[in-house]
Amino acid sequence: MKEGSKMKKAALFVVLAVFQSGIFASGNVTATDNITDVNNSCFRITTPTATYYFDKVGAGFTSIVDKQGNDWIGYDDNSSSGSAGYYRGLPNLGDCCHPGYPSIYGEGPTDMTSTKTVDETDHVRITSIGHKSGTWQTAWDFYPSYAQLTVVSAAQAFAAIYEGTPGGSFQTSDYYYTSDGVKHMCSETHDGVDLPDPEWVAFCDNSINRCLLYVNHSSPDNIPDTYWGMENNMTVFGFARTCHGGCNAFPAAAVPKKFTIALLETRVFANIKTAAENVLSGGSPTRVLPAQEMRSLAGARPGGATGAAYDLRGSRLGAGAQASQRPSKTSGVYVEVNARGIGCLIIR
Ligand SMILES: [Ca+2]
Ligand SMILES: [Ca+2]
Ligand SMILES: [Ca+2]
Repeated sequence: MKEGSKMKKAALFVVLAVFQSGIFASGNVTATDNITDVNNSCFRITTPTATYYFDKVGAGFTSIVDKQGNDWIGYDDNSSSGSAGYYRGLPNLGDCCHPGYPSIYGEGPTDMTSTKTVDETDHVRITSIGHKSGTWQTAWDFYPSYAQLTVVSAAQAFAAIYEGTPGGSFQTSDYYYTSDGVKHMCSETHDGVDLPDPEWVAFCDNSINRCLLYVNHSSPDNIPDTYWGMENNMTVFGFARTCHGGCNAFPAAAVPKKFTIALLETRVFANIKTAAENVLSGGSPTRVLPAQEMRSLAGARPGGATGAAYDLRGSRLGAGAQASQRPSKTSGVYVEVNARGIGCLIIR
């Protein structure tokens, strides 16, 4: 067998493995303004893996709906619903960034103005700025397979929370993984226990082949984190929430801080771990692998230029050429380095 053929087979094997793991995703991201969800004016961000409803004044998600229509947040604007709806949301940083804010809590919660500041085929950014002086600012970047929060400025110490409904409703059979591979039941309580590094959790539902990944990009850290299930109605998980009842511990000055969420089409720990590691290395949880790994896979030379493409022998293809114009020697498989320096294996 010729060397090139072997390489192509190896590349195809990896791609097939990614496909078979169920975590492949690509496609468009679109944001529509002035969509009403649970009586809040929202941006609806549609992606191949999730549909997000983002409350523009609250600057938090009222709903995150998977491909089967399950809502992993389940916010309700009736204040009497408590843990059955009103308390739910993401990221619920503190007095900011909770669906429904400002609310019956009066002067505390910050109202935000949210605008679409990036609108590309596969990337939308929603920027939210607080009305109080010296206060909150966040940005959410949406891609086909994940969404990334940057806390740009904070008016007080904060935590990054997931108060919601794995798979569409909370069940005691729901569970979450931590990066050490331990499976924790959502019925358990872990008050003020620092997560193993790197810090990420993935909430899963036994009846659905899917998990919600939530990554803290600033780990390793030694800040206690907390999980408990509230009234068998919702998860109460918080990075840097140091106790059962609040206690937000990311210092206000410790910004920017990044967090990523993604609905992964898998419940296999090894696949979830790979997705989390891809996110932490600066890429997508799916489809895209770090440039160095891809170049190594493809035998391409290190230090490839942004926008360049390489065949599986490591030879650079015509710069800027469209896929349809790639030289036939690629045999339909090549590696491209995108603007973020990430190598993507392309199959024609
Ligand atoms: Ca569930
Ligand atoms: Ca830790
Ligand atoms: Ca921690």
